[in-house]
Amino acid sequence: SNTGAGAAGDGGGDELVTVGFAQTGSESGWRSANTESMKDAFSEDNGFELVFNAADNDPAAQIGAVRDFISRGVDAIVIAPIVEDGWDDVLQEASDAGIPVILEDRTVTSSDDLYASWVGLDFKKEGVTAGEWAAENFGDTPTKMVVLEGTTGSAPANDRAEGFNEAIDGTAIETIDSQTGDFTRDGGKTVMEGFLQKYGLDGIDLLYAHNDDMALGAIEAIEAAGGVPGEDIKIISIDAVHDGMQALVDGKINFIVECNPLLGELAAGLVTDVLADKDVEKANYVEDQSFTQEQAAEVIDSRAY
Ligand code: GYE
Repeated sequence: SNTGAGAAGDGGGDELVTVGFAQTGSESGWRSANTESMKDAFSEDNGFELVFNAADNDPAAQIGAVRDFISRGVDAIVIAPIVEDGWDDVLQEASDAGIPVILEDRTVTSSDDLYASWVGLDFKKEGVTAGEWAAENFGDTPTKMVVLEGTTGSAPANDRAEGFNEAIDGTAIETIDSQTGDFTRDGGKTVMEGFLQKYGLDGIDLLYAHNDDMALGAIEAIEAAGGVPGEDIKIISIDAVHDGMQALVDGKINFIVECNPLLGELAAGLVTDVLADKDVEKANYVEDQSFTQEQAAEVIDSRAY
């Protein structure tokens, strides 16, 4: 069915709407929560048949999955694009096949004529919020900072770096090193071990991690080196997933900017509207909060992910 009927749970006995979802992989706690939210929203009870693919963070494999959705003739395609670049051809192919594409989470550099809509977070603003907190708390004293970047070429890695750098510009915070940890706990741990070997525990004052998982990996590395995370090395990260919030409450992380992974219902709503030929916004932003250690302690038990 290409009508979208049934997706709103109108119980009309219509066929299910077939949706191919090309997920990035399963790199982080954020990603697990996002996948669960998507699977819940695109359920048979809601009128969907979901064809799920997780590309294990491999951009070529993800494009292959989208081509596979096109050749199956799904009703709509949802993509969480691993990287920003390289989407023009396959988005054009979907468009030629008359299959609408909705992006969720990450953005692409392609023209927005090539997709119907996007829903996600303002990654640059997240970076600015993190950077402003850093500037306020450490900006007046010489502070040596290392950065754990997200997946190279991904929108959140690019935008979180840009926003943070803008916010600390002109302060006494100096970036002494910045490398990718691929948004994973293992990646964060390995890269932090390298930083500690190179600069020593005393040579690093602050860590900015583009997500909680990398911060959690770095915490293991700092503890293994005999340091106290959150004290010897201050830590700022992004996501506010449960394990990150727990580390914040425990004093091992100093500040977290939220990135809400619960985008499933909004994405499903967009698919339904686009298939019904309704007008939708091209860009749909979900609001984020941020948490100090004290604020985290107040909310941790009421968090949905
Ligand atoms: O911050 C990170 C995940 O694209 C916003 O991807 C998402 C990011 C999230 O792996 O934990």
